[in-house]
Amino acid sequence: MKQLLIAVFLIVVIITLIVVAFTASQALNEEQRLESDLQYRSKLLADSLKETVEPQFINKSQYQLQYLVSKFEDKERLVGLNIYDNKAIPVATSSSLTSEIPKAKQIAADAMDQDQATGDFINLNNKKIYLLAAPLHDKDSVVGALMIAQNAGYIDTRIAEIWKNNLVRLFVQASLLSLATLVLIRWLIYAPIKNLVESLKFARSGGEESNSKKPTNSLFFRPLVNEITNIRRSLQEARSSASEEAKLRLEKLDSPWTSLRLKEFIKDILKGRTVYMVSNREPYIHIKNGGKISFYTPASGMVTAIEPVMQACEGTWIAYGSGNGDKLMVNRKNQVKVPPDEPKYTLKRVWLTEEEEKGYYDGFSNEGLWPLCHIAHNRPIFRKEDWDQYQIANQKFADAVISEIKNQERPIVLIQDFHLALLPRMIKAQKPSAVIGLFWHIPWPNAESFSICPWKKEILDGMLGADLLGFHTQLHCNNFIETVGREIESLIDLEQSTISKGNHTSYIKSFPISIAFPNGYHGLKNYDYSAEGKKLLNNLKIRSQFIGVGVDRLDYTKGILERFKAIEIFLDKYPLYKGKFTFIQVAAPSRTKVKKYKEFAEEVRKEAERVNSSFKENGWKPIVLLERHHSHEEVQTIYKLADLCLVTSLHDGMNLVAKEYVAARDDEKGVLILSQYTGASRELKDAIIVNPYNAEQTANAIREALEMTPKEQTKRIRDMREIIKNNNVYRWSAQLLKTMAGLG
Ligand code: ADQ
Repeated sequence: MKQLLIAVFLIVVIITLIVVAFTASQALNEEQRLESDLQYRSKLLADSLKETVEPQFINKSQYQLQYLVSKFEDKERLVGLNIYDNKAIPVATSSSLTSEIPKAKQIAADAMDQDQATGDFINLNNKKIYLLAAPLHDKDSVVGALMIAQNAGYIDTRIAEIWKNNLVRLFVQASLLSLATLVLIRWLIYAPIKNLVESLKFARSGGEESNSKKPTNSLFFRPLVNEITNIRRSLQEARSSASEEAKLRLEKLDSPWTSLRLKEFIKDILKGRTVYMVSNREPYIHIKNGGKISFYTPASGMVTAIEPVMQACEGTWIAYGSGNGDKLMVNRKNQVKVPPDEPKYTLKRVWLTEEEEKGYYDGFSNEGLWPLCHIAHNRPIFRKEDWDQYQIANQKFADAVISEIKNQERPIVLIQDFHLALLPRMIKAQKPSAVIGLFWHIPWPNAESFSICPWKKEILDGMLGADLLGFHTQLHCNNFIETVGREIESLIDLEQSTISKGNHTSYIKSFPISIAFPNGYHGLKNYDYSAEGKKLLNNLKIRSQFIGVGVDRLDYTKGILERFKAIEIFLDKYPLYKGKFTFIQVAAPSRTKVKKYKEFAEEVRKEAERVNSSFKENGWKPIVLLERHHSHEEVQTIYKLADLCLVTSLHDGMNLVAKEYVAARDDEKGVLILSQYTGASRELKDAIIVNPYNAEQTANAIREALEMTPKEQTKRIRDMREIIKNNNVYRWSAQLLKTMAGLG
């Protein structure tokens, strides 16, 4: 619309310029024509009057002369006459010309000097007047001058009329033309193009041909429409043959899972049942800044994993709307289609009050359950008021889910993470036919550790409302089963890995989560990672030969301080690397309202500063801390330029950064140093596995990584990439959904 208005504005400006130029030229011509006509007529009049005036002048008949000038004043356009003697002193003057007339004497004198009629236009009392002086002769000598004053005001009136008429015409023309342009562009160009874009988008998103809009029948675009129809048809054909191929591959579990294969698989096993994903964190957060709304994807392992799955299965994702622009983007049902650039599924937002967010999210989830489940030596804080808000918020999510699934026969509801532990029971109570899964993204501690939670029984009971409970590792499953055995009256079948409570059975199973590789790792077209990497190092003034990287939320479980300590020991022990090794720590601010996290961020800053100040020399420092959220492309750029990646979590469910680093290295270079306390260490055995509490060991691992031969690096990275390719997030969700579909 903006472009349309600009186009109309430009057209109006061009027309205005043309009309103004044309009018100016027309006015000038008309002015010249009228002036020369007046000059000519004045000359004729002067010549004829001279014959009458000359004899009287020679006879010096003052009375006759005065009579003559009085006779000719105010006649039509003639204002009056003046007669001058040879010294240009008036001898007789019309009463209308008695006042001092500018230039009159000069014009009379010029006419006498040159012995020919001379004239000029002057302004008299705001009136345009033409003065023409003709010499009077006695025989051959010039004895005086006769001056005629003609009213020339009608010339200005005529010019003004021309301008007025043309400007009115311009206004009418511009209005009609703008209207015509708007109508033409809107209906002849914009509407058909919009229709074509929509039909292409529809084809690209894989919509059924029969459901697509009829392409425009605009005559103007017919050749283009024909071409696009052909492209759509080819796309449809390619898609159905790919889909056929994917179907054929469904049973061949050795071929890698892709988004398309998952889509086919879901169609095949769910047979039209919709998938409802539920999580605290939303995949797209809309931010209002000034008058502008933008969006970003938060730094979250859960979002990294689930987002590509939702893109493939096109269901509904229910999550807390945490952005200050979120409410502006939803419809009346609090839904918005995402990804915003290319909508594929529905995001339904749940709203929480400040009090709920504080108690449920900051308090019970992040200060209670998070440290409880991570053995990272941080004491959990359990407050009754936080627990109350946790229950209220869980009920809100449950209500939102119920409003979506109430008319569905056997909906599949997949709940994510520890924020929503009570949800399975709440949903099951209202909708028993729903098949409910809960995936726990963080570790499950041993029964002893979990037992300190004051509401352990309620939490376990809430979770056991699910038909399937998923964890990253078998160890976490075992810990959970043991915890339930200790805390709740139930029937445990270790062989089947089930827990029955009342007449409901929950399956406990491990599903090691992963990333969207290879599908999600093509990178942006036209994005030159190598050039961007060089630019980034340049901007950061990093000139070191070796680069290490760490990418984490600023969370005390990620072992960032332990990592910095290891770097300090490494440089002390191997001083040859001073000035040659820089470690880039990409740290996304996280849970910033929680006191522990604020303190931790401060500690990280201070520790980086401390290590830097003891080593820095000649503009080099060992640690560069980039404390902000980075885009997917920025994170990829840093992965690709780093010789090693340090993942030193003190305890981590899986840790996707480890997998992302390996996936990003399509050059088959780089070394992953991985904490033994991550779920990922069970799969990525070709990483250098370390105990993050043992800084000496991590320091040695850094050296080993930097001195590893390229051949060895390639071998390890290649093997790990193969593992991630075969165990990607599409496979993870296929297995999870297949298990759920088999449960009801
Ligand atoms: P997280 O604790 O969030 O996940 P992780 O699995 O490493 O941890 O995922 C972090 C994600 O955030 C990655 O995709 C990473 O690229 C991104 N990220 C980190 N820092 C960033 C930054 N500065 N800018 C932009 N993006 C950044 C939880 C559990 C994990 C589990 C996942 C998935 O704690 O153990 O692996 O869920 O189940």
